[in-house]
Amino acid sequence: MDIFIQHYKKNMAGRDYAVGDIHGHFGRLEHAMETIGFDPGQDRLFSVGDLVDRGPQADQALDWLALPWFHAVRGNHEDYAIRHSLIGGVDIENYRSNGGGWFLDMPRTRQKQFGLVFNDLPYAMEIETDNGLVGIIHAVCPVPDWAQLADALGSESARMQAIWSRERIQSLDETKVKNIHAVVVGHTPLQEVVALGNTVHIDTGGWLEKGHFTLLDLGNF
Ligand SMILES: [Mn+2]
Repeated sequence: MDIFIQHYKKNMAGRDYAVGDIHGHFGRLEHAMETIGFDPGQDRLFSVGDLVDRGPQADQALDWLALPWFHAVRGNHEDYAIRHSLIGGVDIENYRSNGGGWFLDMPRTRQKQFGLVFNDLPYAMEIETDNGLVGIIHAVCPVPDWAQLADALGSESARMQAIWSRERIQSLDETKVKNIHAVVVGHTPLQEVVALGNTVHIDTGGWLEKGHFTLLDLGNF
């Protein structure tokens, strides 16, 4: 808890990719990684969060998070799991209707294992690339300047905005986030990648029947 932004130095050996919401479809993700020739020996994969709920392999999330080349921020679905297992007060019907049934039906001790790992996930990551720093956050950067983010995330309302908000995509807000090359987000499924200002929405619904996973090369956009 309390690691708000995780910083990653430049990958000097291989390539870095970002992927949108996975929602329990790790098999489909592996297939997408094969098609781009992902090399786990030198490449890294950064997830915008929402690893779990809805898909059939949500219970693999902890195995993936243990991989040395896979890194994720927390999404609102990890937040459901954290709150249900560690805090309480989650609306059970709402959680189940949003794909949380697999979690609610697990033994309490197993739920807690997931909750503790998810609670260590940062709200944001920043990765050094040839084009400068690239940020990753689940839904939106809640402040106009990336340099303000670490302080801003001290407030619960900013943290909730970071993982839940659809305001920017709904209002097609093209304002650039300052002091960052780009901010890569997921949370809202779209047919294609959409860039608004320097915020890049990459949830192309790899977890949906008709969607696909986008693997965005962070050194090349
Ligand atoms: Mn989400």
